[in-house]
Amino acid sequence: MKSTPLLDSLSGPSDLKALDYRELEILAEEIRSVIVETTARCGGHLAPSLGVVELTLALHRVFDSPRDRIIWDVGHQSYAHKLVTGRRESFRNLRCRGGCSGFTRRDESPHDVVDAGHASTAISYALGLAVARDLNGEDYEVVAVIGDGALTGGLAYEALNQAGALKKHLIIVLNDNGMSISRNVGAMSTYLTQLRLNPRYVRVKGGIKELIESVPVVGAPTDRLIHSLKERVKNFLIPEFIFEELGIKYVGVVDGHDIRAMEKDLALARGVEGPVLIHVVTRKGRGYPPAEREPDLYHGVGPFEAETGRIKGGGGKPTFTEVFGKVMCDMARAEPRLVAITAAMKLGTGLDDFAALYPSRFFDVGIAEQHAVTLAAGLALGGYRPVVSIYSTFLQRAFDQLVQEVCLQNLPVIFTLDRSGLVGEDGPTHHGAFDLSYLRLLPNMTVMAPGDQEELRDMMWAALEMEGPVAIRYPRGSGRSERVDPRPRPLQLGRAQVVREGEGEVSIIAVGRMVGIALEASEILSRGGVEAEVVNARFVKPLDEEMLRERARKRRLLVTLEENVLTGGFGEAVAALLKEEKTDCLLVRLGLPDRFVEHGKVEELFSALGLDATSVAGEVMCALGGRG
Ligand SMILES: Cc1ncc(C[n+]2csc(CCOP(=O)(O)OP(=O)(O)O)c2C)c(N)n1
Repeated sequence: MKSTPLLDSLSGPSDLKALDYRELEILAEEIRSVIVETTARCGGHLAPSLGVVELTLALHRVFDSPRDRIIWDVGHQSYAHKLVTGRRESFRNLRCRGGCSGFTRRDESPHDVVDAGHASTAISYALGLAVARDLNGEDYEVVAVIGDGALTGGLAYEALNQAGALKKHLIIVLNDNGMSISRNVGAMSTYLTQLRLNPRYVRVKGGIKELIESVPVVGAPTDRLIHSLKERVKNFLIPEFIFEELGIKYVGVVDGHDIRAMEKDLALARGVEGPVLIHVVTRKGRGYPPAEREPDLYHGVGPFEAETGRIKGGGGKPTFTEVFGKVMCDMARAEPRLVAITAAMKLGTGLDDFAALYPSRFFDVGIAEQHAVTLAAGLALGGYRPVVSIYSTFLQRAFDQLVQEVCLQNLPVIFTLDRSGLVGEDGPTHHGAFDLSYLRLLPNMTVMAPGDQEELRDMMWAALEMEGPVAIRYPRGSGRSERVDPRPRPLQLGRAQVVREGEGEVSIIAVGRMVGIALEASEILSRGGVEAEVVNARFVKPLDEEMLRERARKRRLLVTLEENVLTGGFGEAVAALLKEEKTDCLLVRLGLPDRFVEHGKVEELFSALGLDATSVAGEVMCALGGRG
């Protein structure tokens, strides 16, 4: 571990203002070494955070946080911000239970303006704060830092649309590195690349006169600023800037690794009336060669060897994501109408092979989950069989599209929800805690959860045969299957599967990954003399009513076990069904609580929430009257 004397000497961001540029360079190096060392141990968003070290220092020197509000979109790039805002100690346990969050969190520091995690929100938040500030007659600055990837999200455009019209003073820093997680996509990205790469393009557009006139004396003397602006104007060529046309002043392009240059433009932006956007160009992964070479691989990364960049782990059982990716390729060979849609998560969802093999049938829509779902509906109307693969937490964005555009019209769209249930270190913004609830309530929707990776394969092939919308939800990582043969087994619609025979009193009916936990719990119970039956529910909608009714008649205790909030989940569906039955059978529902679950290792979280095998066995014994 390298020593970091300058970083250690900081008591807060205001100390940065006393440093000279040479010291800032050294500090940037120290920050990078801490980020690399910590993410190598704990995993995390390495490449995004390395890219904005100088930008972070410039922002904290020009602005006065927490009085001025700096809002980091997604918040995954906020590691340097955390380090200079008093979190040097808790950063050592980044993303560990009880340690620093991997995103900005209001309860962590007054310098964190929002609880971030989902993309494209910063400009809306900033505009809201700017409006509130003006209504209150206050005078702090509001700065939204948003990546070019996050700028593919519709919410960002909704905010720009209103910002340009309201004319509230607000600063948008566009952190453009050409990358979302993978290479950025879309027409806006192409436009930004033109601005970035073509030297004939400008720094400040047409309304230069008004801009100069609106600049009061801030930072450097105004005449020097005007001079430099005029110099830059010589390069003026582009007749129209999209942002200017929307009523948002555009300043750019500025080198995001040149603190001095950024400070000038940020100071300039402070004095501009109305909204202003500064186009900052950064290099993702800057300063760590493996991350510079493969910024997508090191975007969010598990533990790795700091010296070489070698990523640890892997090579064990196939992950659900890998199985999904392979089965998609198999299904594409068999079904020419199959198309795949991702919302900026090609690698994360396992669609990279599919994209390479079937480029014309693969669509990365950017961080645009709503559009992804409606695009799929359109493709389905046009006779195609779209598979929309979106993490459980991000599909929340597209709830209305699920309702109106897909379910209402009963269109055959397959949704695959990766990262369902607890995801671990990314914490509450990323846990897939709600999907069973928000999917189950939709008419026409079939909802499945595989008990292992082989069953994911079976469910995918079965979904292809179904007529209406289907959702398959599965967790991060691998499951019980050691390997997965490509040939699917038949799957009967709406039928659960007994995975362990019992002897009479208890059935544990588990959903998805919880089947494994239920089996472990049954072993513990067996040692205590209770032979519980374990059932893999497979379907959350439609329920296997026949099986449930029969169990309710035969058993003393039914336990439902799911990795979803209890509210609106599988257990509630079972409870509603059993209400209709005349039965004395006791129902115990186990699942995620009615609160946001913190970050930490999944196993630790399961134990803390009473969802590990020992706790489940304990619940069963307790419900049976404390036997054993
Ligand atoms: C709604 C939503 N969808 C997907 C993601 C996953 N995600 C996290 S960061 C990211 C890419 C962001 O790219 P950009 O804004 O350019 O930031 P960079 O990482 O390049 O600095 C994506 C797709 C997310 N956080 N939120």
